[in-house]
Amino acid sequence: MRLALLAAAMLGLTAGAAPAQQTAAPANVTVRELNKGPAPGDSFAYDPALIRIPVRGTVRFEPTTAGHNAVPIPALWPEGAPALNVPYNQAASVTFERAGVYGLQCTPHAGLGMVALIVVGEVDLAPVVARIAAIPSLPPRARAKLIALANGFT
Ligand SMILES: [Cu+2]
Repeated sequence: MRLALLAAAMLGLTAGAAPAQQTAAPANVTVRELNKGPAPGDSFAYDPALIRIPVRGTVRFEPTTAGHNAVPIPALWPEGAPALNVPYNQAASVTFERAGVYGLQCTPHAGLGMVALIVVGEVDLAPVVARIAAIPSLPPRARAKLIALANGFT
């Protein structure tokens, strides 16, 4: 069983590998838009790229470096949730009223992996990994990053 889980994790196909967090998610998270992300190999990135907030939590976007925006990944956006549009080079605060998993991308840099996952409320991320893998339009680096995020890796 352990080997099977390890093999699945290596394939990036399973969720739940992250250690359990005992602390409640902060209600407000600031996300920086960066030309060079904190992880090895990152180029353009949101930091953090995996954001957990409770329902009615707020994410503040900071244009730490210029040239970035944040818009939904349409196939990874809760049905009926309002769209989001963080303009280029502007700070913005967005409050999320509905539980779910929200995929974000930077329009010019999604192909370079500048994507983020906002997890609002208590959500099981295991089925999200399969959903991400099945989105046909995702650039490979965006897909790989989103699957890593859904597996709890930041
Ligand atoms: Cu960007």
